[in-house]
Amino acid sequence: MSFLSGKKALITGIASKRSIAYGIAQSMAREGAELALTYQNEKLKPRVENIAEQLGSNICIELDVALEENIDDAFSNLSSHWENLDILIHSIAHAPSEELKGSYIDSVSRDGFNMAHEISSYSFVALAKKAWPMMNANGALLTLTYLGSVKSVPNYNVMGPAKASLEANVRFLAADLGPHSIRVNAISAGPIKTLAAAGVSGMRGLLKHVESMTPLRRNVTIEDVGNAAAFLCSDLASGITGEVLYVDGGYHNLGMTLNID
Ligand code: 0WD
Repeated sequence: MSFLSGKKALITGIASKRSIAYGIAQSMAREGAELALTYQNEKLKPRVENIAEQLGSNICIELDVALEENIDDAFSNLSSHWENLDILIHSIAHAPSEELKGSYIDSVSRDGFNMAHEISSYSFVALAKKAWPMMNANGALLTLTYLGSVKSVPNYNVMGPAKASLEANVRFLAADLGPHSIRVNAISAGPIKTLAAAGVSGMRGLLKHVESMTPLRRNVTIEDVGNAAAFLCSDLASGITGEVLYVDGGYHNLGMTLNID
């Protein structure tokens, strides 16, 4: 079964082998996709180049979404390798770590709010603007979100409104790009121990809580998310757009959790 054969996927957001984007890249490579990977800065370059090599890709492109000209350069670089594109994975988020602890009302600031929204939400639109003119019919854009977009979660703070904005982007982009046969979706992943997650205070406790309460009684893995991403970006999901698919072991469906085991 290779349901992504012949598809070209640009994957952002690999910072380490724990990154969700690495799980997505592995699943997509396994399903036959050709990959191009991006790295945020020179420091991450060798690590991402190693991962690319391991996954059979020789396209590694610098991309810092905070800089508009860097986005332009990344796409001109990409078009020197590929004339067209089928899949874009946006797996990028950032907020000042001092705002990811304590109460929301005390920790949030104008600058932190703007930064969280710019890097974690606007960047998806910025990449979509550049990607879609290169995209083949039946193309797919996918981003990563979290439950904090729709429910309050301790310490997630300013990332909550940023993810809510990101999910609204998914709906608006899906409406715009649907007539061009391009689908736009999000995966809302359960908590996973990655570099970005380590920035959220109390992550260890959150992981333990979810593991004991979630219907599947385990935390999800980057493989779980990678496989769902491969499906959502493939023609198997041809009727799905504007959707947020939860890959969280069923946690978001719980109305109340009691430790009854
Ligand atoms: O529990 C989790 N880990 C969850 C993560 C649950 C649900 C959703 N997510 C989301 C995150 O919010 C993010 O959108 O998944 C996405 C990927 O996050 P990740 O895989 O958990 O984290 P990580 O491995 O750290 O990758 C995110 C990367 C950055 O890493 P660091 O930790 O160095 O900030 O996003 C990249 C960067 O490499 N990134 C950027 N890339 C380009 N330009 C930028 C930027 N300005 N800022 C951050």
